[in-house]
Amino acid sequence: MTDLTPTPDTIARLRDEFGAELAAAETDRALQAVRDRYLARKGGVIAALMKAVAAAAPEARPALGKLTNDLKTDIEARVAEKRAALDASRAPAGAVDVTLPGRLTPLGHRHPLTVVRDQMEDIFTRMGFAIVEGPEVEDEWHCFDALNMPAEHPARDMQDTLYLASPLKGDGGADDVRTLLRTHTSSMQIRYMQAHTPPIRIVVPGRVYRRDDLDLTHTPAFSQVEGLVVGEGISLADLKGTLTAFARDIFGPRSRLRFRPSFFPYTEPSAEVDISCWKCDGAGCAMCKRSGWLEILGCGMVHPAVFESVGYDAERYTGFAWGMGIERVAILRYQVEDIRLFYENDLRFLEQFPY
Ligand code: 2NL
Repeated sequence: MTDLTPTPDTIARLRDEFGAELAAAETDRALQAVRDRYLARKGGVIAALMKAVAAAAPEARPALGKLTNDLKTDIEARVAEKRAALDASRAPAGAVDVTLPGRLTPLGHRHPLTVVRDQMEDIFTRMGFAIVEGPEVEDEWHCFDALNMPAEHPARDMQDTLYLASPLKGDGGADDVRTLLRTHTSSMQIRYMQAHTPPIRIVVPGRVYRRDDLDLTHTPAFSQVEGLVVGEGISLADLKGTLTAFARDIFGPRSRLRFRPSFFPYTEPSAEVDISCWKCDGAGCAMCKRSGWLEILGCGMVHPAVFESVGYDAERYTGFAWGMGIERVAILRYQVEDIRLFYENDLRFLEQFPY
């Protein structure tokens, strides 16, 4: 408790104490607290001092009363002065506070399917492949006939393929030139072979269409990357080496490949390729359904009938080709549960992928 014995010394000491407290008050709130401590009508230091002066010896009262009044006036003036100084140090309304951290502008994202496609294109470009794109609306010859899929082939069925009305005639008659939405990008490889002579090393990415209903694993439009190598002396070893290098690049250097015999009309022999599960390294986990393997693509040595349809000498040239779904690779890479997520444009999903 401050000693308030009314003497000139006490008043001088109170002035010093007030001065120190005022100097330390750097906010409106702290200043208000100092003011209240000295000037409050009830319980304030000045009020208490005045009471003590009133009780002092009558001959000392006038001088002490004047000193006390002077102190009070001085405190009021210095509080007002400090309040004005604090007000002046505050930035005016609407001023720019240059000390605030900057605001981040949200960056756009590549779509996860674009991320995967770009990465595939990058890997094959480094291996010396050219990236080629072609039309989505095709004719039956480039999509089927040239690929050793004759008229009766089940894949040509209306059930599987989306046909368009013919731009030439369009009455649906037997002699109609039918157009369709390509079911694979192989039709562009046919066009490329017609326009170029071997050696050929191309990768053809793009959208393809099937007559499918939407569910967890199917969409009527999806994206594919196909590849084609043609030259003299191209062998199954080249196919295995190329696809193994690709798989190790995209799924990690520990990846092993498993080639299972399969069938495609446009390749012989044909294989489906499994990659050792990148999550459990082949031990078996939920990702690979306990098998240790993930199916990623189909491939094979180009069927001689395909070379004949584009006018290549099938005795001289051999080649290999493969096809894979971009969605499938993205699903395996990012563990996406439902293929439809890629097409719903929900930012909560899309923002989870790398730029
Ligand atoms: C799959 C895998 C494949 C091809 C595509 C191809 C293209 C030409 C010639 C020969 Cl021009 N083959 N592409 C080959 C094997 C597999 O796709 O799972 N398809 C259903």
